[in-house]
Amino acid sequence: MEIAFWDKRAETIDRPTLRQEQLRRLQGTVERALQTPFYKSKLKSAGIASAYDIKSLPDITRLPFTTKNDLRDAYPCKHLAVPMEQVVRIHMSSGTTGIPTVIYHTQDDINNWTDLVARSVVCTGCGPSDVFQNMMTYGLFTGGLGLHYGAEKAGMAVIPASSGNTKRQLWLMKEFGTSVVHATPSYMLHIYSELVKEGIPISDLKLAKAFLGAEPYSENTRKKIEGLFKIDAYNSYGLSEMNGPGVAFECVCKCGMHVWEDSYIVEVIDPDTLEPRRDGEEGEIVFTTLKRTATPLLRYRTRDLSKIIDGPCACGRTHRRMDRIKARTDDMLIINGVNVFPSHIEEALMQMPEMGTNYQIVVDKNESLDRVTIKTEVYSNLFKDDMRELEALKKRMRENIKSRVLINPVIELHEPGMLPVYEGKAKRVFDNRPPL
Ligand code: DLL
Repeated sequence: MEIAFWDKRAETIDRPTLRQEQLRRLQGTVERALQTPFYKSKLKSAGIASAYDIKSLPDITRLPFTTKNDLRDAYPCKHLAVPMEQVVRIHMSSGTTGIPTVIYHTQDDINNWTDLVARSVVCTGCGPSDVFQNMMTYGLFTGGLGLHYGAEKAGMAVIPASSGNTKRQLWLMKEFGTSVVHATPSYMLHIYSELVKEGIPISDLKLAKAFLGAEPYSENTRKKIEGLFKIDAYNSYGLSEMNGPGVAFECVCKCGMHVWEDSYIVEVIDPDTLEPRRDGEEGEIVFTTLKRTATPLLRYRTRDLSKIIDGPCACGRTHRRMDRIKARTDDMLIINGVNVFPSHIEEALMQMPEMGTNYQIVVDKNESLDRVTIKTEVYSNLFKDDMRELEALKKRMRENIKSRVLINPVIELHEPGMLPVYEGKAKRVFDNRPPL
């Protein structure tokens, strides 16, 4: 296996030196945070008056956590650490409350983000011989512009296709011999059903790789996408608060995502007690920025559940790896008292060869009990079979899910194209129960 590097020194740095650099940069982040009205009072309450109060990396636990709600309270710019004249880009993410979280970037911030993305794409083996079609939305969402500049810097020929207009996406892929795409896994599955609908054989495409991210998905979904397109799919993780994509990325070994630890300190905590968890133990992922100048963030609680994978990676990179996101803390459903993560249902569904490319999980109240209905698309040839076959398939699906997540769902089978399609992050769960 050939291993390519974008910045070999930074990517294979020995851990003691990396930790020294992290400490120095963490002190810089605290210094910058103290320039903001938002953190000044938070740090004062935590007894931190200067960067020199942080004497070692474990001292990070003296710093306050930051949540999405804190960032909303800081709206529009109480967390901005530089004069507005130095800001060259603003990204924001909206939420259900209507108050967006805003992240400001200086030119240095953009340059560093670009480098992290270049490093990420190169670690999957991509480079100047690739044609890269970025099917993530360009705009305030970071999936479009975020990948764009790093891929260009790595020498790839970038097609800024943005999301949607699937027919045009297919045309671009065919006309320009796209070899790499970046998409949400749900949109990638939709692309496949469109290929089938249009009668385009996979052999008409030059696709070799996909970067998949922006929403949780299971290992079985990755395998399904790899099998359908006959490609390698790499997990791409990030969040707007930490720039966007390029926070953690899989290398060619595909055994977890390298978190770029020269730019971020990653911690795993118990989401209830906030106590630290060790490598290998699952918990909520927390990030602190190390290089960001405009919007330094301390101990940002992502609400994503995962774990750090211990031990060296065969690629030689020394930055620790993060397992795929199991779920978000706010995603968990409680069904008749049982905790259920939608990603576990997805895992069970995608294991089944009859499973198509789209599904929904609907939760209702049936008298006093919760009822889960799983609507799945299955391949259309199945509908030509006799009804008993379909009933047997439903039973197998139900049993498979029951053995994984201990619920007994109702299964509805649908023909391809019947369930709604999302071009960005898919909405899979519809919880129709009245609020408690
Ligand atoms: O989704 C940034 C991004 C764009 C990442 C393109 C990867 C590719 P936000 O909209 O702020 O930013 O959403 C961040 O999406 O906290 C996770 O819950 C989820 N997420 C992102 N990547 C993955 C992934 C972008 N690979 C939120 N696996 C994060 C699972 C992911 N969940």
